[in-house]
Amino acid sequence: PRIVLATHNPHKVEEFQAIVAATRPDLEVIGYDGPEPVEDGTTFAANALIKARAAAAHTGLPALADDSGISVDVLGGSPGVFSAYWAGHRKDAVANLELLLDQLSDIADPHRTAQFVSTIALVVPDAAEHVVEGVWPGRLATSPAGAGGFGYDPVFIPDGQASDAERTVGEWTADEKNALSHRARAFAALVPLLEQLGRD
Ligand code: ITT
Repeated sequence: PRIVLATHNPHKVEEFQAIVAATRPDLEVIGYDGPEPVEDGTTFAANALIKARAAAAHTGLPALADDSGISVDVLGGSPGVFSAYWAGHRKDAVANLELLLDQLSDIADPHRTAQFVSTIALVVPDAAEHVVEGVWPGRLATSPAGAGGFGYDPVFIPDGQASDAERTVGEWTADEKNALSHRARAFAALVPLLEQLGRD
């Protein structure tokens, strides 16, 4: 089956293609270059549905959209849905993560906990809508490290690493990230729901 991925973020496209290839290689994920709807929801779920509905309506195909971000506990869950624009109107990943590190400059471990969240909406035209979520717990580094991934990856240290060998996601390989990330976890929750599209 064919499915449209409603994102304009090339990093998300790359990650979804790898994640889908690992579990549902028969799914043909196609890009979306149609109109971008206004993302004015106040939750990840609302924004994911806005994007998936727009792509499903425009193409007539089943559509997936990811709305995601980083939620920092000591900031009450911010940046959250504002992650892409945290430092201002332009999507500037370096400015965003520098601002976040500044905001946490007085905060020491164990109070630097955060999680990446990925919320995926699946909209099947004239049939069904679903929303699933994946959460990846960790904490913020005190300075960026690594050039891999995108967005806040250079400042996010996932839980579960040996304490003498901790790395930020920016220092992980793409394969390591795609096996454990919030996006992979959300996609795992979506897999049973994809059965309704059939297999070929
Ligand atoms: P689309 O809306 O076109 O999908 P976008 O990048 O604007 O692309 P979002 O509105 O969902 O998507 O914003 C997500 C932001 O959250 C993203 O720009 C990063 O700053 C951050 N983010 C999400 N997933 C991330 C990841 O895997 N690694 C690092 N940062 C991430």
